Amino acid sequence: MTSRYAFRLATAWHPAKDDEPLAYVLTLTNLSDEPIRDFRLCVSGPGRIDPAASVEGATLTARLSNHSEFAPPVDFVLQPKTSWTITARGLSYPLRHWTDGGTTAYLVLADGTTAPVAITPTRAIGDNAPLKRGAEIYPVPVSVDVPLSIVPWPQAVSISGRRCVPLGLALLPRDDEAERAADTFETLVQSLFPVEGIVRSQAEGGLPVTLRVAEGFKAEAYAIRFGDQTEVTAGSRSGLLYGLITLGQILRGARLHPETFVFPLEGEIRDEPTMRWRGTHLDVARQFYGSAEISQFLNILAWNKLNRFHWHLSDDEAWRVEIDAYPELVSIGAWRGHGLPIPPLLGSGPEAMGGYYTKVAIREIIRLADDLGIDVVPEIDMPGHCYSVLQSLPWLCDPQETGEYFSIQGFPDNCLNPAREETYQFVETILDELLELFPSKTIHVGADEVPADAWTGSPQAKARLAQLGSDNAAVLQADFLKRVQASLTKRGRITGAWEEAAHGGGIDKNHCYLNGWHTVEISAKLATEGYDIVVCPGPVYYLDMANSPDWSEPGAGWAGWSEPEKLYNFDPVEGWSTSQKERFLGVQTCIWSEPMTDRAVFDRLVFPRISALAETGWTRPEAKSWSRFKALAGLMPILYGFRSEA
Ligand code: TNX
Repeated sequence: MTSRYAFRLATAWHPAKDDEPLAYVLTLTNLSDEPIRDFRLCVSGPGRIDPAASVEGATLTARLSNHSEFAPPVDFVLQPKTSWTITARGLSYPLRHWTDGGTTAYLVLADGTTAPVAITPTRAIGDNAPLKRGAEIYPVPVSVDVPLSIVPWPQAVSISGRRCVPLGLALLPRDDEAERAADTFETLVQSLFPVEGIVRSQAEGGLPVTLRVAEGFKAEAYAIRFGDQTEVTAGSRSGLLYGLITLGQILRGARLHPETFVFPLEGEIRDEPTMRWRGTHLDVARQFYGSAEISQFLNILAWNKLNRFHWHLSDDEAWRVEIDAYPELVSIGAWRGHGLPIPPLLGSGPEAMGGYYTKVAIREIIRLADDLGIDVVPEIDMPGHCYSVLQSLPWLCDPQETGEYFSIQGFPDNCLNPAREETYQFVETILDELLELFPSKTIHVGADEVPADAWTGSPQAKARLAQLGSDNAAVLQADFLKRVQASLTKRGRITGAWEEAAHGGGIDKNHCYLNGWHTVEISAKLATEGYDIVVCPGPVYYLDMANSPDWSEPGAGWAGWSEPEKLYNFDPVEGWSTSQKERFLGVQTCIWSEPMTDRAVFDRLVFPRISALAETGWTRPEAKSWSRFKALAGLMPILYGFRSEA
């Protein structure tokens, strides 16, 4: 019935000028031959029409976070081939990049059905630069200082000569661990570089490479000897795998760019990481990434010798992990759509969109991660960022609660209530199932961004706070987190949390680590207080931040922007004392996915910055070199294969 309609929405950002306030302008055009009346326009995208905004040309009839529904003026008819314009002014957050604006739109018609609306990327007035998508791939130069293609750069390289580049590697494992590393490597290169034939038999031209466990290596360390025989040795399976990855990288560089790189004739590489936590976080709540994407992403992490995958499995916008005790968490919480408890957000349209990981899928991912030497740290974000949970299981709310509070992202009443026993039963049950699935020593419980006025309308919460002798929500949050942590500690796990877990009195420092996400100064202060710290400051390591301040770059801008060179050269422990450094576990990037409504945008934001982080985590600071990294980064794999046109 709706197919006779055709609509397009164009959105434009007008920054404030001396004589004119900012304006976000939405123009809906009726491309069909039919007039339309009695309809509403729904738009979603990272930028939102927040309460500070005033709207001209329409009435804002519903809003949830970045989902907005507009009604035209009474009796308005949108005639064929004409447009209707809505202007929003006074937004508290300026739009900074083309992905900030609306990314999906649809109409709700008088009979309640929906009609699709084509939407074009938001333009900034006066900016005609081509909008960028796709990974930034640096060309491989003809001449480099050391003609070896390895990222991250190893600790000690002493090689000489060049040999005729072998067609591939014929792996000759000498023990069980070596056998497993060889199998993993073969699957890895087949997944990442399927047509390159990196592992092949000697008959097919493979260079024999012996592989064995040996004494005298630290965890993850390895050595490669070149000469009459090529040999990889390490103390562990993951060390052997890293040695093979280095060898695979050398081979690829020499084969794909023989004018620049060599396969050495003789010599040795001895290598080990400088940091034990070399990670990345991925937010699968704002956008869903299927199991196959996660697996390939893990392959890419391993190729960068990254060893932690912080899997952000729940947030306001969705819950992504199957929990037998609460099927509603995925039947309701994993989906967004028109008329559903969670509306379309961040680029999802009127049809139900979403997904979740079954336990079977998670077990497979864990197995792959284990092969690749990657520890998977699951995160269930609590007590804040729980809108999807509370939509799925509304009985978790205090029935007497009145009033409304909002999260920074505009979600109402999105926190678990720390004063209710039902909350702890829920958390315990979730942890029971989670711990059975995830063997990692560390389990992350979020703890970020609880609004200061959370729970003020809950009599139960107020009573508990009074018992604690405070009126500060942070104290109640700390009370909650300590109890959750105690449960994890009892089960032999370490609690991970964002830095806010240190607020309101904090949690037990002996059994936790914190992600320092604001600044390194805050991380340093928390280290002084005795917390183990993984450094991931938003202004540098948040890969949702755009690559430059330009409108044409996709991404967010609230924490600034981080070009690959800035990220590469960033010192995560600058100014830290020796005792503070003892608390430093390592680094990670965070891939928040709000702006990544398009996989080409993911590629642009994540690559090559994730490899730059990998080199910070692995290579000694004095051995880092941006020009060397830049020459090599183009050889590193990207996830979807979108390369920038530029
Ligand atoms: C802050 S960092 C958040 C996330 C957002 C991110 C966007 C943190 C612990 N919370 O909920 O996705 O900013 O950059």
